[in-house]
Amino acid sequence: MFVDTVCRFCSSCCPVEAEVVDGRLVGARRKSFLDPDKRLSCAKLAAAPEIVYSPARLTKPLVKKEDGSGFRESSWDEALERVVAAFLRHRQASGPQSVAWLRGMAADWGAPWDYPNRLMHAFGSPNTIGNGSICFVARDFAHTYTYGSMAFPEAKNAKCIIVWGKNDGNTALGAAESIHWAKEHGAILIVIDPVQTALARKADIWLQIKPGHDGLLAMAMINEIINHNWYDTKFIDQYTVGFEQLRQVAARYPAEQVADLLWLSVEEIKEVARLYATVKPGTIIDGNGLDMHREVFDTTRAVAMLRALTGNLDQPGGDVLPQPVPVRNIQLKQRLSDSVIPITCEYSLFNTFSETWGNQVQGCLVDAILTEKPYPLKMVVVQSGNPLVTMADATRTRAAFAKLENLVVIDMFMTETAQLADVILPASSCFEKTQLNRSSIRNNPIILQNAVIAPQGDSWPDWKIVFELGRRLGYGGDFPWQTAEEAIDYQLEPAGVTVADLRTHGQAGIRLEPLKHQKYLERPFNTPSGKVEFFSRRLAEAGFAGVPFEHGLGGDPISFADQEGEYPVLGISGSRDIRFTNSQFRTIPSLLREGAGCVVDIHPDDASRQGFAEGDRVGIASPKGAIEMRARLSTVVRPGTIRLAWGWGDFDPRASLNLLTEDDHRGPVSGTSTSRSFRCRLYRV
Ligand SMILES: Nc1nc2c(c(=O)[nH]1)N[C@H]1C(S)=C(S)[C@@H](COP(=O)(O)OP(=O)(O)OC[C@H]3O[C@@H](n4cnc5c(=O)[nH]c(N)nc54)[C@H](O)[C@@H]3O)O[C@H]1N2
Ligand SMILES: Nc1nc2c(c(=O)[nH]1)N[C@H]1C(S)=C(S)[C@@H](COP(=O)(O)OP(=O)(O)OC[C@H]3O[C@@H](n4cnc5c(=O)[nH]c(N)nc54)[C@H](O)[C@@H]3O)O[C@H]1N2
Ligand code: SF4
Ligand SMILES: [Mo]
Repeated sequence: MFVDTVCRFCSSCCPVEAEVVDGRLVGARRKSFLDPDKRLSCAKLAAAPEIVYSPARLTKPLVKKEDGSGFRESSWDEALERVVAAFLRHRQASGPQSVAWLRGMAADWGAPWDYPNRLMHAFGSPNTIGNGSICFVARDFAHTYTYGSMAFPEAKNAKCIIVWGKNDGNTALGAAESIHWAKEHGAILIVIDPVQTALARKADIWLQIKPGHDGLLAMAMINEIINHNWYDTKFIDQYTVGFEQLRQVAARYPAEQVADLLWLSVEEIKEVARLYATVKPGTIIDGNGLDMHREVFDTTRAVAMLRALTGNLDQPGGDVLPQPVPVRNIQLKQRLSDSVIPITCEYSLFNTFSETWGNQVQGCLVDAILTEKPYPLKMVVVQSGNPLVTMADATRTRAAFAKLENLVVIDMFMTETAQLADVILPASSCFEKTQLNRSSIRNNPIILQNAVIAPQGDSWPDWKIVFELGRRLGYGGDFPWQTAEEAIDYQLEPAGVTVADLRTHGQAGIRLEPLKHQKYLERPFNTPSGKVEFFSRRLAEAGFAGVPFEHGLGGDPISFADQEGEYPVLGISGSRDIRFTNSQFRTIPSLLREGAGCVVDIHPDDASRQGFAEGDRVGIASPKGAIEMRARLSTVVRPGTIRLAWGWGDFDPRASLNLLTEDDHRGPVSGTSTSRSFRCRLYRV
């Protein structure tokens, strides 16, 4: 039997067809617009049965033994009652806000955010926290403040594609297929990346930019486009505000002045600006290479402005604004008392830019535990995340989690984070649970992720865990649903669509309205002015730069690293392997076997100067800590820079990359710190 569903082993949410025999998952294949023999294959998906039936899966609730020596199995009843008792105890002693719920990326960025938000809001805590300040949410915020929502690249129909800090061949196969297809049909491909990725090798132009300097490049390109009158005058006159302010600020960053700083040539910058502005339609695929820098908000606003300036916004083959589905907002935010501020209160614009996200500055959680400001946190529930490995400054993060009075972890596998928990709740995998796919919330069409097999062992789907906790905490009226289907039907009621409808429509999902472009002809942009905002009054009035980089570069010593002194090397964190997602899947033998490695890429010139050979164990030290990895000599990086493998902290705690990164200096708007690059030095082990 073949069942349509959505894979959630990474954030790409590929539509897949799962093959089920006698109730067992035996395989799954990605779907795509390409013929089956042309489709990119995913190692993680190929290993789906191995992941789902892995002996390393958590299949029973675990509670820490009374003497602290490891865990013992428990019933769901006992485990949930312990969690509920801790919630109530902390609310009684320190207020509901002393309990936080931390979400990693794995349980979906979309619909299921609603469930823990609903639970926490009913309980009275504003602290549902995610890692969006370093993942894509800060970028979403920048798009939203520029033209009302995040735009999606329509790369397949583009004639000019800029891939900017993204590596889709390893991280988003559907997007990679569109890029390859467009290139084969004549599109120009430009890649902006400090590392020579496979896409960079395929590109017509590759800009090997200095890490963390993308905002300046965007401003130089804006300046170039304005100076040559390559902008779309009609669009700018009718649909934008602040063009003159943008022109003046961009004039401070001409290519001639910034090229050296960016490690690029003046000609390269000018050529990329010319191609993007004149070869239409053009799309910019921006990625996580831009995100994990404290300037991400201004950088990605400047990139967003390039789309509008050139008239590529909401055009076929350009960057298209979404057509959101009307979904019932079930978050119960109105239940929160105004007098209880969230721990992320410093970032109030970021907290409120979206109705559906929780609060996204994960570092504030660590601050609140350690400094007890704005108030102490006593208990954290971690759902689908592994912060001890994935959060910047792992030493500080560990100290914070160790200080908690209660830690509950909801996960499929044992992790470094779960090791510190007092209760671990076993979660079902994406093939064992029904939920809305995230694009349902953000855009047409509505697609369902289907449970194709029963939950393994005594694991529960995330929704069931949240609903049951809600009922046991006394919010049975808010959590009346016994199945995921009932909850989804309730949410989708305004759209007039049910789970049963979605199942009949299968993979294509249900599109409520046809795909439209140039929607601004009919309705204003979702910004305060109703136009694209090159200048944001909202930001200026809140004391931030109204135009990106109008106050200069912010003087960040990390992302604008000087590469001198005790730490002369610029580290880039880190390469994502198609076989693994962040810290996940290192317990899966077939994924680990095929030559996967926890390696640091070092330029051969640097290696020979320091006497390193291929395969040597190398120490890497930063002001925050030290780790070890195996050397791979490679010209994908420039001399003076290294690239480290990402996500190996569970497999080998000595290779936990975030022991090197910092979370001390955060961008003022989105609270993002620069953990994508850092200063370091290499030594022999
Ligand atoms: N296989 C796999 N897939 C994944 C994940 C995974 O871990 N493994 N993670 C998922 C998640 S959570 C996310 S957010 C996405 C992220 O996926 P992507 O957005 O593709 O992000 P990365 O692969 O981290 O980085 C993209 C590129 O940015 C480059 N880069 C690094 N620093 C800079 C810089 O300063 N400037 C520029 N221009 N480029 C830079 C890197 O060299 C890299 O090639 O992938 C998702 N998909
Ligand atoms: N230095 C450095 N730091 C980074 C990054 C980087 O590139 N470099 N990337 C950053 C980015 S973009 C992100 S998004 C974060 C990721 O940070 P996390 O979200 O903490 O990363 P993961 O390792 O993917 O952890 C997901 C956990 O959820 C579990 N899980 C999987 N599926 C489910 C499920 O359905 N339900 C439940 N309950 N659990 C499940 C997995 O077993 C795993 O333990 O890391 C960030 N940190
Ligand atoms: S890229 Fe692979 S792991 Fe990620 S959603 Fe698609 S099939 Fe699943
Ligand atoms: Mo992410």
